[in-house]
Amino acid sequence: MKAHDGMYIDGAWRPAAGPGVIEVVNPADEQVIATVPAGTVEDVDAAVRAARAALPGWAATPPAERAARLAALRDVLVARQDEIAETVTAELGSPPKLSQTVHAGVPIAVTGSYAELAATYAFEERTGNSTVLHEPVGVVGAITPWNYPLHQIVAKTAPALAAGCTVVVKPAEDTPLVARLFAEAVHEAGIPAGVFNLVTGLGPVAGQALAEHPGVDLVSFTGSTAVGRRIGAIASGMVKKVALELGGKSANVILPGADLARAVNVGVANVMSNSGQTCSAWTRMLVHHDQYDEAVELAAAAAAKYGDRIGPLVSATQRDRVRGYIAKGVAEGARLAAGGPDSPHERGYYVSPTVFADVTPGMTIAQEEIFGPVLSVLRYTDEEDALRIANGTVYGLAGAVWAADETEAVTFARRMETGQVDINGGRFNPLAPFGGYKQSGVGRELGAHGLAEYLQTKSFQF
Ligand code: TXE
Repeated sequence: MKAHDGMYIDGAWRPAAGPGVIEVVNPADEQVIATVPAGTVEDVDAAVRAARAALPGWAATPPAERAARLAALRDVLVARQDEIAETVTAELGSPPKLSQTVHAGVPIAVTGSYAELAATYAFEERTGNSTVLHEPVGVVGAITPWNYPLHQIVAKTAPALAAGCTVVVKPAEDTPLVARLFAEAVHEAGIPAGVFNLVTGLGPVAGQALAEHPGVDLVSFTGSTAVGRRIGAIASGMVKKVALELGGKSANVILPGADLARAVNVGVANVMSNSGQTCSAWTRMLVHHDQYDEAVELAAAAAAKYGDRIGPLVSATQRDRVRGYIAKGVAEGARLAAGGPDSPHERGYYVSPTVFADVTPGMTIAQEEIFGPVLSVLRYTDEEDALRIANGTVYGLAGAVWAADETEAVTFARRMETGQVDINGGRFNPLAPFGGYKQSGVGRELGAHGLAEYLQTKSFQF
């Protein structure tokens, strides 16, 4: 058990203002592995002041130099990749391979992409007799969740720094250790004091203080829809800019003619990865009624194969929430084809990979985000029916379409109300904009669109 001190503020680890601490638990064995300070309003205020003081210098730093600092940050993350992976495994419970490739690997790719974008982005352009400037928004308050603990921080920090903004991050209370490691990496990369600051703490205390701070110009939040609504209300009440990345209930649409086995297997893997704690997970599989029974059988077999290979959920709270949804699915008449509410282990916050068949679109498990290893398989009669079901939730974050050929899949995907669609099993692209239609959020992350979120526009007329 390690008791960590301090908050990373103005380029140094400073003692926290109050005595409170947060315990960090390893969800695989329920042991307390560390404590971190619970930040207060005073800590948040000190961090925002540091970020404000550093803003003019960083905003005026030439983009090429900002790019060089981001490239240095990427190199530090590469050098510390094993340590990052081990830390995420300890506090999130993710299997070591996933921690290495995704939890550490994706933030490295994203930081690298912003090193390149900072160097090449058109921060100034001409239109007619005007020059248009894209200037940093200012101080960014970033409130992040635990499901991809480093990625969520990097997906906000890297574009903000590329844009010339300064940042205060309040990471999730469940996973503050990799956030501290990231602050060390920022320091090692030579990013100037005050440009990046970290305050660990509870959401309703430190998170709320950050959202409400008048020195914050933009609040970027990823997490639950309930908290996102509250933060959106605070930000718009204060006329701050806001970016919200919220929940999802994404559809995996398998059209007749697609490679059914591949579509089902990739679909199951997508849901079970990270124990289902992914906002963009394809949690609703939509299958034509002629192929429905075969798809359910394939999905159940694929889920059963996962067995021990998935990690626990992040906390007892999340495990209980997911079990509650499974119980609700059964109560509303869905059929368990694999898994169920029982935990496969005595210790740790595990839930078995679960597949529900006979799910109808109105059921709770087909409408609400479960955030666990739970797949619902729904049947459709024709393409119009599939589209109605796919678009029939309040969310619109991601999705997938499988068809005999790409054109057919793209034709369907164009009609989906969602921010990102994988066509016949498309690969992750760190440059592709990511974000939600409808209640899944406001704004986009990643790539040039993610950078643009942190810029505001000025024009000169000549
Ligand atoms: O989220 P919270 P929780 C969804 C998912 C999950 C559910 C609950 O469905 O089951 O949300 O997870 C901070 N003011 N997602 O309870 O509470 C908090 O400290 C300011 C989807 O963990 O929204 C943390 O840093 N901040 C998702 C962050 O908000 C507050 C990822 C997220 O926590 C706050 C995670 C407040 N009043 C959960 N209250 C995704 N979109 O990827 C909390 N926070």
